[in-house]
Amino acid sequence: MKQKMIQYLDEKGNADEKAIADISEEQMFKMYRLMNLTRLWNDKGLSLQRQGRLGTMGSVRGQEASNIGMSLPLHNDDLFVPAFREYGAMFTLGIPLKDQYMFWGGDERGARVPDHLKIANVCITVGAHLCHAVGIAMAAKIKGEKIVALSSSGDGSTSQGDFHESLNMAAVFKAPVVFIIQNNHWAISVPFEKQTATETIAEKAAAYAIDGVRVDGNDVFAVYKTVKKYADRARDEHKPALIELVTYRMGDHTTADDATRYRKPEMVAEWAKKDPIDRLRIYLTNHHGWTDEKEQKLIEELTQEVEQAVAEYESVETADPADMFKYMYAEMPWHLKEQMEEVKELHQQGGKR
Ligand SMILES: Cc1ncc(C[n+]2csc(CCOP(=O)(O)OP(=O)(O)O)c2C)c(N)n1
Ligand SMILES: [Mg+2]
Repeated sequence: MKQKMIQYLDEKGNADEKAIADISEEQMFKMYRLMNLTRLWNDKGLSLQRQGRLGTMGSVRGQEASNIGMSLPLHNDDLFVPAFREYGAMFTLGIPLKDQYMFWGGDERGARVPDHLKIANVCITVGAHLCHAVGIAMAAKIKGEKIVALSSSGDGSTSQGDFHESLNMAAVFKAPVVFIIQNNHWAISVPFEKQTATETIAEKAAAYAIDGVRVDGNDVFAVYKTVKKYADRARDEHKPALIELVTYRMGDHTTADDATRYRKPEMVAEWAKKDPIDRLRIYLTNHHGWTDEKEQKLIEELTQEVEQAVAEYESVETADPADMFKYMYAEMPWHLKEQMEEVKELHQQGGKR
């Protein structure tokens, strides 16, 4: 089945002015700022990992338009249900930069979402959180709350049973949920062609009788407008939808991966021409007075912000190792108590037996 791809800002920075007339200049600069912040945070994180200052991390380079465009339309009461490659969306919604460094640095406290934010925990289990999103949406509907639950996951998640069960249940029970699939063409080393025999992910929506749309995921305007349209509709009419964002994972799956083992540099070079930040910069330069000086100032400011987050991350007091025993049971069983005491003792001796 052929599915048209929605695009308002092309690779060369030309925009469909009529289609984007309701996006203000202020909003465009905000998008540009957040996309750059995400990239700088990401690149710094990868470099910290190489220096042994972070555990592991998956690169979001290339997916900044998808991340920012999907999160900006959310209202304060909506629920965002992410996978693990949504840093940009999380920062847009208010997660502190240092928290995600803590998380990928192996400090669980970085996974805690501040109370005032409606964001579910990062979900590493591929596809599992789509079920949570449906549950959240159904609960809100039953309580009469006018919200949307917005989940984001990768192309790989569409091969999980959870994906199909979630779409089916959302459709049958008319849950106010929008499923975003960031189709970055890879699930670790599995290419999109091996993931599914359908030409697109969007067309899978037909099997559940919900709307499915395909969007250029490197075009922040198209992502923003489409997600806004379907999020508004889910809130108002309890209609779920599936949105495929067509993008590309420019980096390795994580720092534990080496993508040169399974994909050709020419493929990556092709996608570099579709870079989401470059095309927005060209557009803003040609139509909204963006200049090299403004660019330099912005990058300096954002670099400062990222460096500040690194300093905060590295000055957080080390977690108490006994913490890892504390949160599974209401009452700790005897064998965990024993282990905890042993760990405490070891810790006091500086980790030596
Ligand atoms: C249920 C489950 N199976 C396998 C894994 C190991 N794993 C982690 S990420 C990943 C690939 C995910 O690909 P995709 O959904 O396309 O997301 P992307 O990494 O491209 O953002 C796999 C198989 C896992 N975390 N969970
Ligand atoms: Mg993927």
